[in-house]
Amino acid sequence: MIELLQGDITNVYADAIVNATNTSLLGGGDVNRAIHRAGGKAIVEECFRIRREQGGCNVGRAVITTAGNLPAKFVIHTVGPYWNGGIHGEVRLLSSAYKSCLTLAVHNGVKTIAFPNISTGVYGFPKQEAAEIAFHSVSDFLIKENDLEKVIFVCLDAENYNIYYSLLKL
Ligand code: AR6
Repeated sequence: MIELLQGDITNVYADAIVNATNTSLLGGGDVNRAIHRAGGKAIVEECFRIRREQGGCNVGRAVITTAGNLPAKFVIHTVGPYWNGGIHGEVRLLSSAYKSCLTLAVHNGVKTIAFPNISTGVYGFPKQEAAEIAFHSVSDFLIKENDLEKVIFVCLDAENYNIYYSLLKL
């Protein structure tokens, strides 16, 4: 049910890959830029449509678009919390981001979903704590929901990969 990969999420064959974006849905950032570059303009055009319809995406929530030229069918865009010392609801909001993505995935018939390490780049969330939140949020969801077949954690950098490797006791 849970897999770990080291590499570029834009190369992952899954029904949906998750993008770590910001509330405008038009941010910069590493994974966001990689997904838009590889996926093409169909993705950003849908992001613009969502902005027109609902103004963007709140922190801890998620929206879904086409995956354009990517191997995946969908991109689920979520907004993780910016790390601000951990006393502004960051833990709850990061967990909510993971669970919002999983809920949206199930509602769209997604069976396999790949996550980057949300909030651990530009947003500065401590990697160890973020990994623990990711793992427990996904595990809690999978215990209650049996429509998903696989959740893949995709780590671009070795530090995150090693943290998840230890956490998953591989
Ligand atoms: N594949 C997998 N993981 C990646 C890739 C990739 N191609 N590229 C980067 N990562 P970040 P955030 C990892 O900064 O911290 C933007 O401005 C990266 O190593 O992309 O949630 C947005 O618009 C890191 O571990 O997202 C927002 O404003 C993780 O993805 C803000 O940054 C997340 O890093 C979001 O910040």
